[in-house]
Amino acid sequence: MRIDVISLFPEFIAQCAGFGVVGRAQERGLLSLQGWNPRDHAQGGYRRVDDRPFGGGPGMVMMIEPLQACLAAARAADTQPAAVIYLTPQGAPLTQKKVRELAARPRLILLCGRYEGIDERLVATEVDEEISIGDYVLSGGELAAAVVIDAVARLQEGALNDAESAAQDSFEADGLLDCPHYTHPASHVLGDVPAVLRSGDHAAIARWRRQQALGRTWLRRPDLLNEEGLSKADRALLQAFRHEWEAAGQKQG
Ligand code: 9WO
Repeated sequence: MRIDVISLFPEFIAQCAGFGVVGRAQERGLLSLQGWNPRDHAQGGYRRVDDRPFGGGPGMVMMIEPLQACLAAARAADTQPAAVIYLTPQGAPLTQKKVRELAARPRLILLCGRYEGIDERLVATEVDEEISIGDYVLSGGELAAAVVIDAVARLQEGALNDAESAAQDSFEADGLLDCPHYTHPASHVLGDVPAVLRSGDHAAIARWRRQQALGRTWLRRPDLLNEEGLSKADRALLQAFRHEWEAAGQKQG
């Protein structure tokens, strides 16, 4: 998949995407990233990309012309058509479902704003989708673009190793939060590893992990839990978790 990023700080994106799974996806040729700087398409000695807002008020707005020329250059770098996605708090919330949809496309163009945002006429004309990664304001769209890149890169065929892939599949399958993880030492002043994980009873371990995933989702993100959609076995595990939690005085989880 090819991703072009329009940003006043394109090297910031390259840095973010250089390590770990995303860096490996690039090395393996599964992901091709290119940054484009609107300043390279700005006119005059000052290479201005921003101007004062009509109507007054604080801050600056990104001008149409440099962005439009930059977008045209990015578009022309490949023959495959691409949707232009603007990263903004006004966008539709990013979900794993949306990530899967984006990851299946051959090409994306991510548009990162700075200052108070982009002239609305450019948004209306050139932008196909607006996406938000959460309800907070950043200094620009770059970190949000890096989030989109990371999430779609790991879904490219061959990007994950077997263990990472299995973990991803289980998350995708049921949409529950993850269970707790432990490693050596088994005994430590911070506490002991739950006995079941050291029992060697693989069925009991799988049950415990499933119960923890259900219980934590219930405690922390009830909005993700569709109790009617759970199997009888899952409902029983969750019921037992609730009873234990109430008996323990609501201290764990
Ligand atoms: C700045 C600002 C200052 C005073 C009052 C209101 C204000 N809104 C903004 C603003 O939204 N600035 C944006 C900065 C302009 C577009 C790029 N920026 C941005 C993108 N900040 N946060 C995001 C973002 C993108 C995706 N998901 C979450 C946040």
